[in-house]
Amino acid sequence: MKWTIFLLTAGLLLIPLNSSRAQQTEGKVEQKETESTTSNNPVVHEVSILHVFVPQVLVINVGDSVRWVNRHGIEHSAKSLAKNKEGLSVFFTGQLMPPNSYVFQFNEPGTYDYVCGLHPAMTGTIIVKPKP
Ligand SMILES: [Cu+2]
Repeated sequence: MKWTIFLLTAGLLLIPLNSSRAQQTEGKVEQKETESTTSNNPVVHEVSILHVFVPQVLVINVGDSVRWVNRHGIEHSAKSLAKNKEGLSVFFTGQLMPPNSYVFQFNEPGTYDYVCGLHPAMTGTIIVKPKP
């Protein structure tokens, strides 16, 4: 009698396991086309702001833009360490609350290191390649 109950219970436990396995779907890998050297279309690259900048290092072509999007639960910013002629940061997103974003177009080649104004440990780099 005890064995019958045990087998029945085990059988009931197996049913949901099997059905959930059958429902597994194939994950599709999304491919993003970021090739910009062959066209003259302006390209906007995206940097997600989490507890870090993703990607931390981004290589773009001169004339491309970068959009910083705050996808974290708290306020962040991205502030260039390089200064312009006026002595101001080359770019500064301002304080961004999620899900706000900010776009900046890079018209000068160079390496632009930046930090979060609120969390100096958060760092990133935009490398702007000159025209080929
Ligand atoms: Cu921050």
